[in-house]
Amino acid sequence: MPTALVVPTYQEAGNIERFLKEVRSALPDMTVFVCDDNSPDGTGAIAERIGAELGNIEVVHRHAKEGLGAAYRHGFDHALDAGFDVILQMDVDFSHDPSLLPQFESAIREGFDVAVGSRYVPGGATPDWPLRRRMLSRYGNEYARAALRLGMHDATSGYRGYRADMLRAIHFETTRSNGYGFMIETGYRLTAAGAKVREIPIVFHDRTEGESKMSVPIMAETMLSVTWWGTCIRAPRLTDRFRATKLGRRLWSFTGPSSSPR
Ligand SMILES: Nc1nc2c(ncn2[C@@H]2O[C@H](COP(=O)(O)OP(=O)(O)O)[C@@H](O)[C@H]2O)c(=O)[nH]1
Ligand SMILES: [Mg+2]
Repeated sequence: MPTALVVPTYQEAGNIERFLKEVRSALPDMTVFVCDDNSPDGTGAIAERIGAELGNIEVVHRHAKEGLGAAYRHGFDHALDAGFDVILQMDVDFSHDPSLLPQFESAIREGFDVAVGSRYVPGGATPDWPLRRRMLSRYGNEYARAALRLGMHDATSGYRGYRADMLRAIHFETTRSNGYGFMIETGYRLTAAGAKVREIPIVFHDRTEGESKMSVPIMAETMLSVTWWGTCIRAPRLTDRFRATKLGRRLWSFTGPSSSPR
């Protein structure tokens, strides 16, 4: 079974058409699942139109904006149900270069469980970012890597490829994060599952069309989850006891039992 690409979209009317055409020419046999959260700018309808023109594009229409993680959980479900054995994911805003898609696919075909696009390995870069943003992302990544002992240098990048069985093995459907914490949460489970990781250097460019959906609540969700999971690894007895308290129960329902190392 050939490869599938899962892409979440929200308000991407200015990008979706060119995106679908470019990914089609990068990997002509690939099926694309567009998971659109009922974007008011009509992204879903444009995707339907281009899909009818190009073929092999399925638009998963979701009822409302629920975040990146929810859209990925939905899209991965579709792609796995359809029987694809290589599943790729990326953003539609051209921050991720579609011409690198074949590298992600071949890494999985060569036997890696996951291919991770990385800004923080030799050859990777974030040339458009001011120093402050660069530091925030780099040290945020370092923090997550140290806290969770992650087996990858860029845990927040959404440019990835998976062997379908590995995606099933980490039970992505029980993850809870909705922002880019979803990438860290799956990254954490991949490391715990002993996944064989190939890091592919990527040069990340800022979008020129549309707006970023990154927000302070998303950053807060990520920092809180990483800190909690990291504490669970280091102090399981203490975190068990904390979990029995009222605050602990609330935090637990937010970050999720299945995200725990045990
Ligand atoms: N379906 C869906 N897609 C989303 C949502 N938030 C972001 N996206 C998509 O996820 C990708 C990355 O989002 P973006 O706003 O560019 O995040 P940034 O790169 O961190 O600034 C893009 O393709 C967005 O359209 C959401 O709530 N639902
Ligand atoms: Mg983006």
